[in-house]
Amino acid sequence: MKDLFSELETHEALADGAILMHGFALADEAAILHAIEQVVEAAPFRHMNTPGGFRMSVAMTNCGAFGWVTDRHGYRYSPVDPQSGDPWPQMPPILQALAERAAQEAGYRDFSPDACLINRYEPSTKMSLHQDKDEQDFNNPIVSVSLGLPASFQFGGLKRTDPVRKYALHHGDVVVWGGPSRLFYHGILALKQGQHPLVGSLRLNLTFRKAV
Ligand code: MD3
Ligand code: FE
Repeated sequence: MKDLFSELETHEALADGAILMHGFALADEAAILHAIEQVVEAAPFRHMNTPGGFRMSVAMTNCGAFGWVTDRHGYRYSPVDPQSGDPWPQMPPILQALAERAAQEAGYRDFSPDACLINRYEPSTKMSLHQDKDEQDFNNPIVSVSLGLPASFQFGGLKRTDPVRKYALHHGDVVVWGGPSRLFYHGILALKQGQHPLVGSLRLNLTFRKAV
């Protein structure tokens, strides 16, 4: 027996290469939320604009050597926060370790993220169906951590028109997206209102990536 929590966790395959680890981040919830607060003090949440000129309803920030940004010029990873001109805050070691531990459990022994995008959802915030393809090497997985209010997650296939399935993502859930699922279309339906005892009326999502 490893520990009590691993006995209680259940891992669910959502698709070939996509593994949902229910509650994987629960044991570290307080430390994770504290780490996010530290990042947000240095790099506040902001609403970015798409290349088409639309304001995203999701508020975002980043930590790590690179951060995902979007503006009139396109989607890309940047070593500096365009709002401050400073490098993004360092990735807190507790977050880096969580992502690496999750990836290892899913079979990725050498995943070392250099970017962590932090998304903040308020009630009615959504994220339209999209692919994550701004990273250099799609052999690296993406690790996502969901915190706060639950979300309805849409998961399709390699084509935008492929049928989508819906899954609930709950506080503490961690998903490793690798293999064929790495380029599958996905999105988040409008967040329903509610109250989470630790996070309040919000959902936070961390995605750990190897950008470069
Ligand atoms: C499937 N975030 O930041 S996490 C994103 O909840 C993003 O904030 C959503 O999609 C969120 O790009 C979804 C689940 C997720 C993240 C990355 C994936 C699913 C993925 C990459 C490939 C396939
Ligand atoms: Fe995505």
